[in-house]
This record gives sequence, structure tokens and C-alpha cells, in this order.
Amino acid sequence: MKNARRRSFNNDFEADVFAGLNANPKHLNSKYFYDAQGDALFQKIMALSEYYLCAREFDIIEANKRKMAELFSAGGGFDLVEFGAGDGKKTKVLLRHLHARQVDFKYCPVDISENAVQQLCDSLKQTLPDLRVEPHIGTYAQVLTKLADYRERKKLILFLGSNIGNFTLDAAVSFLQQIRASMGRDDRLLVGFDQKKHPQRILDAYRDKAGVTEAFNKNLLRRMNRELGAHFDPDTFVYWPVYQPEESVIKSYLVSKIAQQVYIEALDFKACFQPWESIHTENSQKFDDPSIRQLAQQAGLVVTEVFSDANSDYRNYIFRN
Ligand code: AVI
Repeated sequence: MKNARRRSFNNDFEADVFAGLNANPKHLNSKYFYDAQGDALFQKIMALSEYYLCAREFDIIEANKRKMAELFSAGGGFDLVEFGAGDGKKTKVLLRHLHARQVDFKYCPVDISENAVQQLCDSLKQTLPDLRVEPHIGTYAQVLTKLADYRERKKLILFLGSNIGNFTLDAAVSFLQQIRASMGRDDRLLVGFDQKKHPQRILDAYRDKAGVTEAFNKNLLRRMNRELGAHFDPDTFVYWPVYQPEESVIKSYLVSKIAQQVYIEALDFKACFQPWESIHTENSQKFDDPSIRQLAQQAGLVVTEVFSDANSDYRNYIFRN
């Protein structure tokens, strides 16, 4: 194995692939799922009957949009900053409602995927042409620094879709702490949390019958082939999600069915796999009220409102500083 410190990389993807495939056990960061192909697959996941998260959060926002709008718009105009905006499907419910009531606000969607942000801005231009939109493209870490630019008036920060579940718990606390540091007294943070439930339902959401989530994970291999000149054969890997009820987390893996050495041209490096060796691709944490309150407390945030769907499958919490 060549020494990582002596190498130079053209971008984070190259550096992270090299580090992750040299590690034991191997891992890749799930943020790399989201290139144009990954975005399209994630759109399909969100429409799957097994993947209840989006539909439940949509129901919650639809049922509570009046109350949410009142809470946010009390005391004048505000900036609505959304981390991980994606296609904005759920947020559009709020946007339409605020817009129809002529509330003074600006929408600032943030996403790592330029493609997703572009599509969102295009669709908003069609449906709400006079909405003020200020998009940002970048990783959460990059864009967190931008929150400092939104100090002039009140802001509402959205972090929907249970995206927080893709962080480790420590990283979630640190992310929330950084958001909190940018929040003034009147600012609010609205976060979506997928809830603990029957393990089978959780597992089914990540092991859909149509195999879309498998294709979404294997897109990581295809992305390395496209962007790094790697030679992965996705058919030699099994997609394997597991739900750990003790930690209440779905852990997703790609497992090599065979012993193989995969050459990655851009890194001039061969990734070596033993038979049945895994690559950890994603964590999707599930929550309950105590674990959310503990997270909030560790981040120094205070819960002000909780919204739930009828079965408590999913919840949205509002926090203040
Ligand atoms: C974006 N994120 C919250 C999704 C999740 O549920 O962890 C990504 C996903 N992975 C597999 N299906 C969906």
C-alpha cells in the first residue's frame, strides 16, 4: 500500500476513496451517493411505498403549515435557510403557504448536489416566479460558515428528511452546535427525525423489492468507475443493509462476493478485497423522544414544538437557542 501522506489528490472524493478503501474495515462516505445518477435514484427511493419517511414528513408539514407559518413569521420578515434541500418537495408546501400569505421571506436552499439545487431553482421559477431564492452549493461544513451571513434578520433553518440520521451521533451534536452558534434569540431550527419502530418496517425501507436502494448504493461503485477510472463490477458486490435495534441504526454495506483487486486509475491504486469483505456505505440513525432531547441538550438547543404523524412514524422538532 502506498503511503497516503505522500500522495496528492485532486479533490476530496479521491482522497476519501483512497483513505476509505485502504481502511480496515473499508468505508465510503454516503455524501458521495449524490451525483446526477444518485440524485435520480434518490428521487425514486422517495417515491417507494416502503420508504415512508418522505410521505410522513410531507403529511406533517401539510397538516401543520398554518401553525408553522405563524410561528416563523411572528415579528416580521425572515430568511428560510434549508440544509440538504434536495428536490424541496416538502418545503414547497411551506413555501407556497408563506407566499400565498404574502409573508416577507427569502428562501436559501443549500445542497451538496449542484444538479439538485439547479433543478429545485428551475422548478421554483415555474411555480413561484416572484419568490426570492438564494441558492448555495457545498458540503454542510462549507455552507455552515455561510450561516454567519444571515444575521441581519430573523432566520429559520430547515434540516428535513431525517438527513441528521446520516451523521454519527457525535457528528450530529457537533453539526447542531455549529448551527446553534449562528442562531440569534428569535431564530428557529426545524429538524425531521425518523422514529424507532418495528425493525421490519425500517429494514424494508432500505431493502425495497424493486432494488432501487441497492442501485443507489452501487452507484458509489459506478461513480468511482466514471470519475476515477475505477474498474468495479457492481455485480460482484451484494448490497446488505442491517438494522441494529440496540443502537437504532440502519447500517448499509456493499459486500464483495469474491476475492478481487480493483484498479483505480486516478489513484494508481488497487483496492484489494477478500471474499465477503465489506464496504460500509451509510448509517441511517432512528430516534425517539428521549434520544432527540438528549441530542438537543448536548448541542445546547431547547425544544419548543413537536409535530408528529398519526402513528408517530416520523416527527419534526422545532428548536431555539
Ligand atoms: C438522505 N437520507 C436521510 C436517506 C436515509 O434514509 O438515510 C438516504 C437513503 N439511503 C437509503 N435510502 C435512503
